[in-house]
Amino acid sequence: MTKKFTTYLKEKNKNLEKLTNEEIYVELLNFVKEGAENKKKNTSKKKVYYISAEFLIGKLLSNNLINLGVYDEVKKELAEAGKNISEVEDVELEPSLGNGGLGRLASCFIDSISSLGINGEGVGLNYHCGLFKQVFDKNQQTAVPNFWIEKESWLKDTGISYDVQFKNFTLRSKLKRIDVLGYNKDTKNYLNLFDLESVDYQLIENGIEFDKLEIDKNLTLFLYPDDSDKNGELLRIYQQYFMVSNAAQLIIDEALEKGSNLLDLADYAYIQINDTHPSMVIPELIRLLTTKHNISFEKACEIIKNMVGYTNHTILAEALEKWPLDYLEEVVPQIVDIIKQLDKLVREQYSEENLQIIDNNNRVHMAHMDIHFSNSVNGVARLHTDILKNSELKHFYEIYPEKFNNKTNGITFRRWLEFSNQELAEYIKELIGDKYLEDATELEKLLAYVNDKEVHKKLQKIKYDNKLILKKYLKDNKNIELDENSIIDTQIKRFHEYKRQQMNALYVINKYLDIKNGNLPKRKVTIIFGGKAAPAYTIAQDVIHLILCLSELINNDPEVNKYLNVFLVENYNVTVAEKLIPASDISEQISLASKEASGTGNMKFMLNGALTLGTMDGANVEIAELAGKDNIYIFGKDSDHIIDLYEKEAYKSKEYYEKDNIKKVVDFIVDEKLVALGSKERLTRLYNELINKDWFMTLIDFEEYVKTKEKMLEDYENQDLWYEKVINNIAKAGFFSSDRTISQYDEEIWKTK
Ligand code: 26Q
Repeated sequence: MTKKFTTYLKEKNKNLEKLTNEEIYVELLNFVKEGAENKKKNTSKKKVYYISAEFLIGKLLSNNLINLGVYDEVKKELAEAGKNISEVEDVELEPSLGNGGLGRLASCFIDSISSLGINGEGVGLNYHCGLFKQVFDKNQQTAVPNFWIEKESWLKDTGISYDVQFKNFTLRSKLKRIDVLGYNKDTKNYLNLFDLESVDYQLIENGIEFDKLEIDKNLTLFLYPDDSDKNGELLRIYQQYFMVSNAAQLIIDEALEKGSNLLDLADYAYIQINDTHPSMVIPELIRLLTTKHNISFEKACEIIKNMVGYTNHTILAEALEKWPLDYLEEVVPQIVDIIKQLDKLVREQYSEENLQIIDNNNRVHMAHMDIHFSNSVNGVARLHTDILKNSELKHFYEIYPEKFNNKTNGITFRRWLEFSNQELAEYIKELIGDKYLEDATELEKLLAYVNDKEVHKKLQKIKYDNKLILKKYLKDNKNIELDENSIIDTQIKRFHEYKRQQMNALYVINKYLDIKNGNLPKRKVTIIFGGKAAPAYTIAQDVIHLILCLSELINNDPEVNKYLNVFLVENYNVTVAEKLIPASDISEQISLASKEASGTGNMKFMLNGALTLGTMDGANVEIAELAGKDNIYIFGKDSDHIIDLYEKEAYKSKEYYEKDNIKKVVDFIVDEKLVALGSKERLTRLYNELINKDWFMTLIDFEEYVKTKEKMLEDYENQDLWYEKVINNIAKAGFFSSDRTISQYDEEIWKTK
């Protein structure tokens, strides 16, 4: 981009000094859009379509300025006019199109696809209220709609529109687009978001409740509408089919336009299915090829098989979608026949029940359909892929070993270092130059400074400065008073039992009881949580409740709050993560081994100079291997042990509970001091759950967890030793750049070049 922002304003007869932050935001938005217009659309022959129910893209202004290469200059121009770029950033509302790791991964991926000059686009839905906004009331989570679409936004109308036919009616889509600018590239791609003109906010009442039957008014209202009843499940099918039917029509149109005869569609398009949510794209494409383009069923299956890849993000049974055939019949009868034919093809070849698409209860296993009718099945970290091959999908691996492959997740360093930790990024450039921006493994050059005490001091100063930035943010936005001199220990992710926020909460109780007993820590610790729980997930809501009650108890107790603070940051999102991660010392990655497919927060913390406290799960395994075992704090039972316990049904939480130390900690959940601050029903339910069931084995690792965290706090006292470890982590984080991940997808699966 050649033009300066002030020149752009001058041409419009505007004076930066006189504009409000809101006006500057709108001007910058249009300035970036003009810059984006000057980039050519990537038009190479073969395009990858990354279809995903979620894109957790975060605010776009600064990211786009960075990718256009003008961030520093604009920041300076604003400063010269007495304006602060971070106050302008505050004006933008964060898009609410995603929920967690899978959606954030999709966003890092489209950034890397553009930055590597690959022809590839995201395809999803434009949810008007997206994922709910979390509001705390009486120490409990409540959900309200998150209206994020503003008059001036990154969304562009395209004029592209398709009919999507359902059983009883047809809906006409509108395609909206957001430009995806690569870093330092003269080409761009799109994020395609399909929407409906007829969406109606009036349907919403009482939090995030709405009439689930008015499909033309509600289809793109919310991401993951409550599916605890049949109408909710049907609505999810409507959403998924709407997403993939539009995607399939777009893919065919674009291929035809480039000269495809559709028999050669695989030379023009590759579809990456992000978890099973877009799986219906397989029967939908077959339907379109056979009914609209005169291709035989056999031929259509063969074409599809060579142009689809499926990414698995979980081994949790409840997240693997199995739609009842009669639900599909009620919504989209036109693909039911096709699914039955696909099922028949499988049955002709394989007799084992666990390989079938339609099971004995007439449920369609979406993942099974994906595996049979694709040419690639990948997990998202080495351990996860190994578990897929050796246990969860073993029977599929035996028949299709060539399809299985690993693509360890990654993150974009443009957002998660360049933007969110500007002081660290500057310092790294001072030490090793800026080549790491294009080749992240260049960070290894930092190893030369592992024992350099000056570097330790500087990194310490940067961490402290980031704590101050966080302190201001939390005070201004979240009503939280952070102590910048404390150790910051952070666990930010969706609330789920397998992620074991409840184990961290038990640590908090243990520490509280210790302090009450006069066992005083050397240095204050601030334990920060952030995350939302699905509204229908009762136990996760109970864990949030426990943490909020603990927070109230501890932060208001003068005997304790000198040594310990506990906060649960309301409405955790990408913007909050960008502030929390650079300021954290300890990164909590404590899932029950085997359950966290990868994790990507773990990578962000590592890159930002926090040390990991984690189990041997997901990508932690690779972090440990790269950083070295002396530079990470690992505890707990490994995945083989846990998988074995599940198989033998041998875990009994009571046996752990009975141990003296654990008993007094768990019992505190229902102590009258806590009950006085909250709901006896919630706390008692959680207490009973932990001692009688504890499906995700909180208690099995608790003692080791406490011991390891204590060791970490002790090690923190030797700051030179601590920062040696920090440098080792940053230096080895290059592997986790999503540029590396995407190069592997492209070279091994998509083959767009
Ligand atoms: C399924 C059925 C019905 C309703 C909802 C769902 C559903 C919704 C969201 C299932 C899964 C998700 C999201 C999963 C997710 O975010 N997985 C995370 O993906 C990351 C990127 O690969 C990994 O790093 C995380 O380990 C994984 O938990």
